[in-house]
Amino acid sequence: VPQNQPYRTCYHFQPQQNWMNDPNGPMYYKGVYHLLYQYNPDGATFGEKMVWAHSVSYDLINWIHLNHHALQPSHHYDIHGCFSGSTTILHQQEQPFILYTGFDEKKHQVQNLAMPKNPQDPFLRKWIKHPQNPIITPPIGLVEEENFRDPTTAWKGSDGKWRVIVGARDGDIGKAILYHSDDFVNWEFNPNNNPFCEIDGIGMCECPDFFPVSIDGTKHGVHDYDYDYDSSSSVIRHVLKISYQNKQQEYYLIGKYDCDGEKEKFVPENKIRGTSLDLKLDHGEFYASKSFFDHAKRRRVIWGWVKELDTEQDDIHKGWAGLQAIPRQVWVDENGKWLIQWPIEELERLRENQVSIVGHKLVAGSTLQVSGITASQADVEVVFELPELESAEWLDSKEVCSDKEYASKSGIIGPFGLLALASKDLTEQTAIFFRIYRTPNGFACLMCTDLTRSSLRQDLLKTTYATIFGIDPNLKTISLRTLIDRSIIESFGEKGRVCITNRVYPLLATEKDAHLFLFNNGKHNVCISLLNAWSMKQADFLQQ
Ligand code: DQQ
Repeated sequence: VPQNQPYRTCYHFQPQQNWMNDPNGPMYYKGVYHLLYQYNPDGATFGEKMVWAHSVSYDLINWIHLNHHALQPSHHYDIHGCFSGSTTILHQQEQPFILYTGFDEKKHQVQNLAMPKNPQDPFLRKWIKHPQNPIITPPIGLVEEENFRDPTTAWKGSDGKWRVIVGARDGDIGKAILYHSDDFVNWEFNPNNNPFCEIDGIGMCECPDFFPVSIDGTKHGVHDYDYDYDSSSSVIRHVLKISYQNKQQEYYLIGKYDCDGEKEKFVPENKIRGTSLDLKLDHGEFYASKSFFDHAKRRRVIWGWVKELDTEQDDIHKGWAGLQAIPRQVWVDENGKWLIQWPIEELERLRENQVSIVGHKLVAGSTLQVSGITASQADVEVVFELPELESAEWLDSKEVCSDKEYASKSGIIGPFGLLALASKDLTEQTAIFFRIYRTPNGFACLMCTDLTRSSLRQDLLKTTYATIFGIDPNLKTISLRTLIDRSIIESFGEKGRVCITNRVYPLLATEKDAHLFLFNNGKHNVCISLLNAWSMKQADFLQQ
């Protein structure tokens, strides 16, 4: 870790310097994981000439940054920037292609194709742009020419044709536009199938991601197209994730995708209503995410960009901006209704100095320090035993989180949880907590990350991030896992059903002056059935 850089991370992916945003085209190829990403080679703010930077890894945790960018502006069709896109591996894992957005000479957005110069090189260091670029231009009258971008990984339908979705904007309406191709180079737009999806009020539909999941009760991922697809009896569902430009958060739909019928369609089974019950990949700061199927471990892994919440001046001073969240394995709950996300298992290799607390009563109104770990870079797993839910207070949805300092308010069952990156005297603290409510339909749990007291600095936005989810009336325990890494806190509630990721910039609670506490601000005692916490070792970030 460089000197005087208390906010640079120790195990979250970041380049050595400068601005990074969206993850682009993650993939596993010839035994190597690749992460390409939006990068400004000229500074710590978003740039005029964005490139695709490229890093490689054998375990998704330790990385080699390649000093050769995969894509940079060079032709009329991408001269103002190489924007986001995806990779697709064709022909039995043998031939990777990049589909990306070019910001062209007229400042219109078009889709381009690139191939590795030498597909035998497992690091895929050099990429060549296709002579027919641009291969897709904006469909006239349907989308704004300057808002047509972020092609997905392509997939093959049962008719053998390739498909890809491109995000777009038309006024306030976000659109997902579907294209077909026989050869991956010539792409057709069919008005009968378009827009594949449209949502009003979201602005640009950024970084769509469309992938199959299985409701067979396992955590297994499903290959983007190479699966046994029998639509009548299938355990396959599809997820369409969209980054809502107006909200800067990501929502997803789960439903059935039919590419056989007369009209190719995706029929979502959930709705997005704009309430705190909506399905979001993450309720904090996590954007432009992209998933890939890792055939080595038969899992689907998702990456997401976590932006800075300090000022542009701070970023220029630090010399860098932007992190990637820890890659998460993603699968669908066996009820088919929501996704579960969990940090990839490889992360656990960085754990050391385990401390545990077993069967400790967290008395109403108390705090308890978790000592013996490096609290500025830690992994914490805790299971709370709940009191009888019957005693919970009624949910007043108007009141929930309307007050900034919600963590310090006393409830009946909760708030209880963690105080991360806390100073010794708790002047600075980031509260991650649960609180249980009664609702007309049963019971609900609020999960929240409250940044109100995360830093003594006055000039930061210190938002309270929260969501409410229905819980089983017989629920006896609730779990929380929190990854703490100097300026990022990623929390996974209820075994990965709810995620909240944030950035914090404490002044006191940095490095060895950071502490970790448990707290209970409810009227009922809560029992800590089990807590395990570890210090996290520094991951390798090498330059080549
Ligand atoms: N960032 C990219 C765009 C994308 C946006 C440009 C989302 O392609 O829509 O860096 O963060």
